[in-house]
Amino acid sequence: MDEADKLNRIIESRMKLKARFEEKIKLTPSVADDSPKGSGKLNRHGMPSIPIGQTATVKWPVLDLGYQPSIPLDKWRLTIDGAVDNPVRLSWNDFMALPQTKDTSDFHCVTTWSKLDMHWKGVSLLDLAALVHPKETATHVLCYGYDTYTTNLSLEEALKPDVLLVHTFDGQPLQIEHGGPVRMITPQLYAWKGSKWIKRIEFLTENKLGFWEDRGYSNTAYPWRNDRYSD
Ligand SMILES: Nc1nc2c(c(=O)[nH]1)N[C@H]1C(S)=C(S)[C@@H](COP(=O)(O)O)O[C@H]1N2
Ligand SMILES: [Mo]
Repeated sequence: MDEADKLNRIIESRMKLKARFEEKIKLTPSVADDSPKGSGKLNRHGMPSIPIGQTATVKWPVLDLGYQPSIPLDKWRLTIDGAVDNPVRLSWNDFMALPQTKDTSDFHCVTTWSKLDMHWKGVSLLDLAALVHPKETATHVLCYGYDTYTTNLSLEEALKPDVLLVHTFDGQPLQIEHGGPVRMITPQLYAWKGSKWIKRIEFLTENKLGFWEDRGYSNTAYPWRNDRYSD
């Protein structure tokens, strides 16, 4: 199969996945809530740009587990497996050959800072899912970082078009301290749902808690519901 065929397949599969999750995505709180909590002008989903309890920052703080793994590009791999028909292990070149998406989105950290209008470039999780073909029974993903971090997401959150695996911020390679060479971003959920230094995405047929979710943070993490901790 040549490169053009490969890309066409991904695009076709992306459309099918989109159709499969469209209704569920429309019902998620960061799109559907009719009285979202927050302030400021409305974002593209009709939510106030500053969620309740958040303050806008210009600086970009760093949060990690006390260890920042350094992964040379020739050693970097991304494994996508679990409840999928076509598991893959991508090299850097494989990853960069996938359709590239540019987006501007906001970043809401549960420690109460929000950084707005961040310029990203990367590969959408939707396109990565289109590559591996999640099984009909798949409902969640668990993402793994090179630093042993994990975090879980439902597929209706993970397959939103603004959920990206980014390698570029503001036109520059993503800094190691912020999760470079590649991290995930989840603009419609608190930022801990986006694994820095991402190395594996496992599709699951049932929910499984990640590192912070297991330690009292919310499973769902909806910023406009102040949904920070599990009950
Ligand atoms: N692999 C990994 N990903 C992670 C974390 C981490 O410690 N390890 N911290 C999370 C938290 S709590 C937040 S708020 C964001 C912080 O991203 P930043 O350091 O680029 O601001 O990354 C999230 N992803
Ligand atoms: Mo965080």
